[in-house]
Amino acid sequence: MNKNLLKKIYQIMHLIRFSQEHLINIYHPEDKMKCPIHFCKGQEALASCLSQFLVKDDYILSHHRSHGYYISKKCPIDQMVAEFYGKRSGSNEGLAGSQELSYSKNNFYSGTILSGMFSIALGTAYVQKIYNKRNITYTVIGDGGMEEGIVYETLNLASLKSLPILFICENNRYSVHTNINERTKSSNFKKKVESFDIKYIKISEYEIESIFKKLKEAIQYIKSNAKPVFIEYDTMRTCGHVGPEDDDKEHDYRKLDLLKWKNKDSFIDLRKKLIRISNIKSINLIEKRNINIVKSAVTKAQKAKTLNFNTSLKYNLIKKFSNKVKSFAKPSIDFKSNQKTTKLNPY
Ligand SMILES: Cc1ncc(C[n+]2csc(CCOP(=O)(O)OP(=O)(O)O)c2C)c(N)n1
Ligand SMILES: [Mg+2]
Repeated sequence: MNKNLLKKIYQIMHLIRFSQEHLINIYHPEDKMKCPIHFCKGQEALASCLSQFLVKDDYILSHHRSHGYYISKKCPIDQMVAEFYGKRSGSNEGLAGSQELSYSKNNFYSGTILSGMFSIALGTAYVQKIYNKRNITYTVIGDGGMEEGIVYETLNLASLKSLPILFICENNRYSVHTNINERTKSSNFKKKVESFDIKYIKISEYEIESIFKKLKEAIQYIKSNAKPVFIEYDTMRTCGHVGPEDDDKEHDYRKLDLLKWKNKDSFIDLRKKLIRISNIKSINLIEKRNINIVKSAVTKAQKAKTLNFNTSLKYNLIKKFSNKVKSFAKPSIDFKSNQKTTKLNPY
């Protein structure tokens, strides 16, 4: 792969990694981001490679661990961070938070109902097909999402209707803190997917070149055959399930897996490679720009205004709410990270 392409991928990958690390670091003790956040540290590689193939009219419909895909779809960092701070300048006016992070201008949506977005991909892809668009719908779930029945209804229809969908399953082996082997007897996704007559591609490599090559193969297949493809991507998140807290010390649920992945960090591997084939100065420049983008987004978000409560009611379609809701709307509401009730439990 040529040096410039690797650098472009690295720019996105570093932006994802740094934004995750920075937000994890500042969440406490500042305590101004009031939403639970599923960070994607460790899982940046596939989204970074994907960024090189995406065009505006493609759709991405992501699961809850969505930040990498939001960034790969070139959605603005300012609006992502403002969304986490619950500000009106956020991509969803501060009402969605991380769980439902979306940016409709770039056809990027995410949702917290496990595998719900997988099924919505049928609709966007069907529209792409009937209007003869050359675009693709990309949709992402985790390995836990494969245990939802709707996945199989979705695969069935996508295959039957020959829809231009790239299904991505980021297999990090855990659903919250439960290992895949404790959840299912049949973790052979290949068998399941191929039973619907859908092409299955496994990415178990961590080197960017291999990931890029397989992704390219998948996208070319969808374009030439007008049929869906399913990618199972082996990966590992190196942060807690839901942040900012690290849950490894407390729950000690995956020591061996973390150890196994320690030397398979695609980000570190690509950085080392780029330093070898390019020069450290140009890498530092990319990193410096990204750091400025993220830090300036945080500063802007901190200063931004929250959505006016009455304005927010336009989204309340049932036109009813309890008085408690009103108290949440006060920007001054206190949030102490050492309070037991403010420490997030896994869900
Ligand atoms: C229908 C539904 N059931 C349960 C949950 C709670 N939940 C949120 S994330 C999660 C774990 C998902 O694991 P996985 O799909 O592997 O994604 P990962 O968090 O590992 O990226 C669960 C069970 C939910 N959001 N939706
Ligand atoms: Mg998982």
